[in-house]
Amino acid sequence: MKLNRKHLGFIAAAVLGLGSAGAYVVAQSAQPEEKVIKITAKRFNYTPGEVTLKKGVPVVLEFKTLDVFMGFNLPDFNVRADIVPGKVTRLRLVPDKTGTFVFLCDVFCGSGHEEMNGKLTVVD
Ligand SMILES: [Cu+2]
Repeated sequence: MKLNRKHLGFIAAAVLGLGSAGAYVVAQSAQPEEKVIKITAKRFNYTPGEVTLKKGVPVVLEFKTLDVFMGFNLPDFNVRADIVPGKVTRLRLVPDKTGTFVFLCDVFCGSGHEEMNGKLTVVD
């Protein structure tokens, strides 16, 4: 097989790919994994109902529902997610302000839907 420009480009990309994979491993070991916070939705509440985070520290919120389709909405941070039966939904969040904020279900899930909410506290 004759190597043409296209092949050389591919080989260069493969070498670069290996290089960055190596760098990725180093970065991973130098930095702690993002904290995962599991939140379970069930008509008509979230468990835990109160979550405390640190400002500027990224976390992954991991949602599941024990019964019906739910939502998670955190209006003060402009984020929301669907919580789908049988699935795990992940939402990355880096809180950029301190205070106490309300999160709520924004998918109608039954008679207690309007009261389905929780509290997020972000500290320095
Ligand atoms: Cu709801």
